[in-house]
Amino acid sequence: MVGRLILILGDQLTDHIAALREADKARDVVVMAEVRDEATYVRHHPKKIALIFAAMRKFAARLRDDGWDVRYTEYDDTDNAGSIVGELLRRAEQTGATEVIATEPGDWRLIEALTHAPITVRQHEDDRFIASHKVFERWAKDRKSLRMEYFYREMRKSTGLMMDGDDPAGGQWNFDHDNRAVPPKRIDYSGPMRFTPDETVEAVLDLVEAEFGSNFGQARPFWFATDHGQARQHLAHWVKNGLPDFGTYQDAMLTGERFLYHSFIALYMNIGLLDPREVCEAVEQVWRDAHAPINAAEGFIRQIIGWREYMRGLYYHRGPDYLDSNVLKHDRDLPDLYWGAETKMRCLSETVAQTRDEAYAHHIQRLMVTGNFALLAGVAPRQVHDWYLAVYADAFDWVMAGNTIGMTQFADGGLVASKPYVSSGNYIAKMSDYCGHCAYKVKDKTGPDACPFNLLFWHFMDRHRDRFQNNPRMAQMYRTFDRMDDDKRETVLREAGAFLDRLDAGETV
Ligand code: DLZ
Ligand code: SF4
Repeated sequence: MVGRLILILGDQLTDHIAALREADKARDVVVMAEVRDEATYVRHHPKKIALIFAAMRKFAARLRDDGWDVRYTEYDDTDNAGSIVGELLRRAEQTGATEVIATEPGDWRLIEALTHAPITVRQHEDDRFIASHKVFERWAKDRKSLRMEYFYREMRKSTGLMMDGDDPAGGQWNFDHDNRAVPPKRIDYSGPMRFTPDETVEAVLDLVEAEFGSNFGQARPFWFATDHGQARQHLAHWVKNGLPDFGTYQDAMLTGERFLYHSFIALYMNIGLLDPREVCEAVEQVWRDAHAPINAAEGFIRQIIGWREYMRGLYYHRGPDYLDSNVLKHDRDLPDLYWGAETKMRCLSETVAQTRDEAYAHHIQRLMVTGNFALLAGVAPRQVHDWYLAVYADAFDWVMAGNTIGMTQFADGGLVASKPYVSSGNYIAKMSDYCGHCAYKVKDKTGPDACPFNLLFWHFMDRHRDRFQNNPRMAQMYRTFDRMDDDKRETVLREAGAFLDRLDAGETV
């Protein structure tokens, strides 16, 4: 009897992935393919492409060792069809298969391509996530706003993570008030574990340099984990050395310190090299063994079973149109400085430079520097989304949509965030050392050296007054704005407008 095709995508590199569980090793054929469509739907960072291709090749080898018949297409194979559906059809013709078993992709674009493919494709839910679609739908039903905090509590109860019986461990659900410390003087963690590229990785790096050399960023130097064993070593290293101070300095930003105490784990979890439950259990254990404080363990676990699961639930709940949300009607093009063009704003030049070098920035840099600036400047949310999707090694549509469209750009009108994440330069000055090295002065509210975040903050408040002035969390800001004397208010708005004109004209700002 002719077997079926088992599709494994580049972010589905997990032994117990749903499609493989459905498969019959004796007669089914696993299909994996490095294809142009996936590598170019945005201009991915070369390190991201290298991570995925290298991890795919190693996963394919692992499956073969385990007795699977794997048909693997490399990017430069001459008969590569260039798309996932194209490759499925080619393999169907070769094998005579008439049916494909897949695990639901994390991107509506691909879900739709598989749904409309001229071959039967059965898409099974991706149950590497903790909350199924059904669980999320039940929770979201009839709620006007979908606040993460309440979802998170449900997840704590259902997983039993950081629970003592029916109560949250430590007597509270959330220890964030201990997590906002200003940057420390010195970081005593050497950062993520680094791996020397082996032969497989080197071959992929050569390919990526040849094919994607003009994308933003560079493939080499490359030290990411590319298989399950390495990813686990990385996890063990971080829970021991990084986790204890992770919570306290979670929001801090320091020049030259690109990783601080952050876990650098999303990229491995999101392609299937680490399991979210395994990661959370490891973190809880370190806390129970008294090697990390509760604010670190709880804060981290909230990111995984709270935010990560919530973002994924929301993506499927809202459907493909969510990406086109733009309630603030922002339409400015993404400034070139996001792609490395010179800028005098130190916070942005630091964040973009490390993004270019590492395909990584931590969440406060993403939220309060690049996200905040784009929102203040009124950049089209879809362009912001596509930028995040391209430049971060951990970025896939299911996780970025809620973070960019919802969280950083408020384009969904407040489904995810109860108020827009906008701030003047003060917040960046408090949480980083960037301002001390900047051409602008964070203390200047107007004038030639005024920090652009200070100007644009009021410009944003002014242009969206109708929407936000009755929001209780913004009322104080509007009172401050209205107490400014008229001259000062006019000067701020005029200078902000002039700044945006210079930005649009392509001047270095
Ligand atoms: C991101 C990515 C890239 C760059 N290349 C491939 C590829 O060549 N083959 C593949 O199967 N998957 C790739 N991926 C991951 C997919 O884009 C990802 O599965 C979808 O976006 C759904 O999350
Ligand atoms: Fe950024 Fe303003 Fe600080 Fe410069 S002064 S680093 S632009 S916040």
